[in-house]
Amino acid sequence: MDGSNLPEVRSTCAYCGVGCGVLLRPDGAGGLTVRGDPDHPANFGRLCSKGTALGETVGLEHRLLTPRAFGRDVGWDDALQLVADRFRETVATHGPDSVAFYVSGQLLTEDYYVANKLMKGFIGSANIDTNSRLCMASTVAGHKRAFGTDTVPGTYEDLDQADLVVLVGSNLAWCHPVLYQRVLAARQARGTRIVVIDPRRTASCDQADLHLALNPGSDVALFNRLLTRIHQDGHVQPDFLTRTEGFADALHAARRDDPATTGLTEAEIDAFCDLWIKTRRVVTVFSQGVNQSSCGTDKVNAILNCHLATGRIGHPGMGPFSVTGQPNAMGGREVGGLANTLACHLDIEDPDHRTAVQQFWQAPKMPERAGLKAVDMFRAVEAGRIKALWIIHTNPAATMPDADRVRRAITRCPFVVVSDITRQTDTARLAHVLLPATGWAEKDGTVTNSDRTISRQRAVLPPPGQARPDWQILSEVGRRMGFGPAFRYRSEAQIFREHARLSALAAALGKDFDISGLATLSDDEYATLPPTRWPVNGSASDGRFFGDGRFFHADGKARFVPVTHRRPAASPTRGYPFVLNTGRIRDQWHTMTRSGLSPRLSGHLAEPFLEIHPTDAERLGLRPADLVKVSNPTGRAVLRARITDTVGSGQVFAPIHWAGECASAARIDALVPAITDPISGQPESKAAKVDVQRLQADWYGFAVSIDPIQCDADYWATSVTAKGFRTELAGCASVGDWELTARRWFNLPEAEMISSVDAARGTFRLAFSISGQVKAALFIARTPVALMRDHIASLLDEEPGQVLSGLATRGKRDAGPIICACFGVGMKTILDAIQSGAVSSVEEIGAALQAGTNCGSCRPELADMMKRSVRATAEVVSD
Ligand SMILES: Nc1nc2c(c(=O)[nH]1)N[C@H]1C(S)=C(S)[C@@H](COP(=O)(O)OP(=O)(O)OC[C@H]3O[C@@H](n4cnc5c(=O)[nH]c(N)nc54)[C@H](O)[C@@H]3O)O[C@H]1N2
Ligand SMILES: Nc1nc2c(c(=O)[nH]1)N[C@H]1C(S)=C(S)[C@@H](COP(=O)(O)OP(=O)(O)OC[C@H]3O[C@@H](n4cnc5c(=O)[nH]c(N)nc54)[C@H](O)[C@@H]3O)O[C@H]1N2
Ligand code: SF4
Ligand SMILES: [Mo]
Repeated sequence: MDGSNLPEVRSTCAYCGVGCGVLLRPDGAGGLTVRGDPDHPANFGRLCSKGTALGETVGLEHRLLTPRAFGRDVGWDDALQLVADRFRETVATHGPDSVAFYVSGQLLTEDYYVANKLMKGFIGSANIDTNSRLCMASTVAGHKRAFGTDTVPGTYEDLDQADLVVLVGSNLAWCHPVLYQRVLAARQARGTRIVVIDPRRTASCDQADLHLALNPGSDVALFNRLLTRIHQDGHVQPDFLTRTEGFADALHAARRDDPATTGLTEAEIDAFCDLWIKTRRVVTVFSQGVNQSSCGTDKVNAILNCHLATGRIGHPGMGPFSVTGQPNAMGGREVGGLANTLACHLDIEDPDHRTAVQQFWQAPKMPERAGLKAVDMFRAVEAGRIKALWIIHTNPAATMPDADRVRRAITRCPFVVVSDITRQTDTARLAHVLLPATGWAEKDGTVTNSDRTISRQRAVLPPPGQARPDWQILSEVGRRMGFGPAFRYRSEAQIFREHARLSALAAALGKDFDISGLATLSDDEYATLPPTRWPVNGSASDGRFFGDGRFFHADGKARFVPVTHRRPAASPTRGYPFVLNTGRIRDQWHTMTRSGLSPRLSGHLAEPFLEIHPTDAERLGLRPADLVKVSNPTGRAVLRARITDTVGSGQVFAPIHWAGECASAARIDALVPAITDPISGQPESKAAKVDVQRLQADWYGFAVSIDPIQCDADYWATSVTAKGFRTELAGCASVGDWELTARRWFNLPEAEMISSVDAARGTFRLAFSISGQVKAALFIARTPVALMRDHIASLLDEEPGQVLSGLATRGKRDAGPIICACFGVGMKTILDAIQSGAVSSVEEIGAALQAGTNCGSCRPELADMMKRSVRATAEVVSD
């Protein structure tokens, strides 16, 4: 069928909390094309590299297509009955707190609402927690302490209207690229200044007026200095102060802190304070460098204190702005997905709130206390107190701190259910029961983005195999557990209306989250619901909170919270001299179950790595492209060293994305101890202490193959290419017979082989072909293999001769690692253009090579390449 006539359908991107609108056009054959929705208020048509490549990720190869129980395919009826029976029996025998759900900020609001209702209202336990505990919990706690509610005060328009944007622990250019582009557009239009506060020099520093590379974990001391200066310089807003409590205590605490703790010079701190204080329209954007810390909640309040003191909140172009990570991190907070919250921003420990929700749900019993937070939940699993666990839409065996221990705990749990779209993940491997969910573009529902805008995700593809939407799976289990009437949902719209009705009750109890204006949407209106920012309650609003000085503590006032600097709980000690910082890369999403399917996205950074400062590398005897062992008492990893001064000496950085499915030992959370913030329970994911050593490899290898490689090398890391897979390899012991080994890894026992071997130098090049077409090739050397990797990957399925040479053939040049994912433009192509003098600006690179002209996500890297090249030239000239 020709899909070109199928209409475009509006939906929302599957990935980050920017919540960009997309227009999807199914091709009628299971695929779809994606473009930005010009009318969506989050992105006005823009998309980043990940959003642009969504169409490459909807294939069914890796999908879980049928329910499975104890290793066998089963029908839905059996699977659902088994889950319902085991949960019911466990509750009957051991009580409601013997079961738990661990869910996700990527669930749609409707799915999330049903999960929360089932656990808190009907099973009667609060043991439902979510990966948002690892993500937004410190912000939630900080907001509640200051505002009496978990509300993001501002809107995206504030980024357009600000004169200063401060990015604190946020790599906006890579993690919220479309918001970053809005900031850059504001810079063009009104000269908006940018300050980056991050121990690491990131892509977001590209256009920054000031980069403060503070010591890891020292943000409280910096913002305390700012608060002190705000007071000293007479910039406290007396009128606004009457709407708050606790300024004197906060100031007193702030004065006790020593700004030198930050490791910044006085000049740097003064420059930051001057700029902040003098610029009324200032938005302080913060993210995981703030939240994922053992003092994360205090960091949040240190920032909020400064905005409260100056009254710079809830007005155009100013305010603190926590940007959410996952597509529905905000929606999860609305439905009360965390173990210590109730639906619609109500509080589980408030008897009035509990009663209201119980009556509304007609629930048999409600928990009176908060349930187990993620880290404690998996500890309870380990201790045998949780006897049935349902994990939905998240991969904790890879992403929880102390991941090896979490994996062991799950293995020991008597009954584990995993709902996922992917057949094999680190967590799915451990499940007794696997339930196939419909994924993005196959399911309907809503998500709420960072600025409280509710957008529809819409189904445009048929559910594959037997997959069902998560809300249906949850409702069916609820019914089979005997909670029939409460879970007789027929549609997403019905769930949405129920949630909206409940929000009216919350509003009546004095809560901010009010979407009661949407409680009577018809099915058709729900189907066509345009992006809508809450509160939606009939009364007009400019979409911002707190500008009027009305807060949600009982007295209607905000609170300053006195905070003082605390060092990261895992500061360096003897034997573990490095602070391990972890985070994201531009083109991958979490454990890569979706983004890792796109060859374009996988071409940007194809291997797990550890960034380490040149002086540290030298001390450890590291050469470029060496492998390193990273270890501590919690666990270990093996990663490729990237020697770079973007990290400070004594600090190292590794990405979070490589799970057990894609690499031998790169699950970075295996190295992160489960130390948490005492208030929010959020883990300190960015300051583990580790040792780093060079891996003494006997051999290094590189392989390309049509089918996935099954290898047992000491080190391997694999990623997709347009034609198959590429794999980096290394081993610590010598291999006797490379041909035999390669045939086993590639599962090509019969294929023809041609080879080029220099055993004395340890060089082996083997290519395997069937019917004259290369199916796999392996390159082995004593040192890290230098090859034109992308070129070799492109030779799969071609005739074997040229593969072995490993060199570009005439007329074909190796483009190097992909920088522009949209047009597949490689680093070498760009560098050649720069060095030849053909281009001298990012715009000219775009004009000549197209790079950076579509989504723009690579523009910071293009600018950096440009800068470095200019610097290199200047150095040569001055020599
Ligand atoms: N490409 C991509 N985008 C994503 C995601 C993805 O997987 N890939 N995931 C989404 C999700 S769920 C989230 S939560 C967001 C996260 O978005 P971000 O928070 O922007 O991303 P991270 O890379 O985790 O961390 C941000 C920065 O915190 C810095 N940092 C570390 N320690 C400190 C510190 O003590 N102080 C300060 N000030 N900074 C510090 C790190 O060096 C890092 O650059 O991204 C979302 N967007
Ligand atoms: N060290 C360290 N650890 C971290 C972080 C860090 O910065 N550093 N960041 C933390 C943060 S902020 C986050 S948000 C987490 C993210 O960590 P996770 O949520 O564990 O990672 P994902 O890979 O997003 O897992 C989502 C899973 O849902 C599945 N899935 C996709 N669509 C659907 C669907 O429609 N239904 C169902 N049922 N399943 C689906 C995917 O196949 C995948 O297995 O990691 C946290 N861990
Ligand atoms: S910024 Fe990129 S990943 Fe985030 S919602 Fe927009 S297109 Fe998707
Ligand atoms: Mo996140």
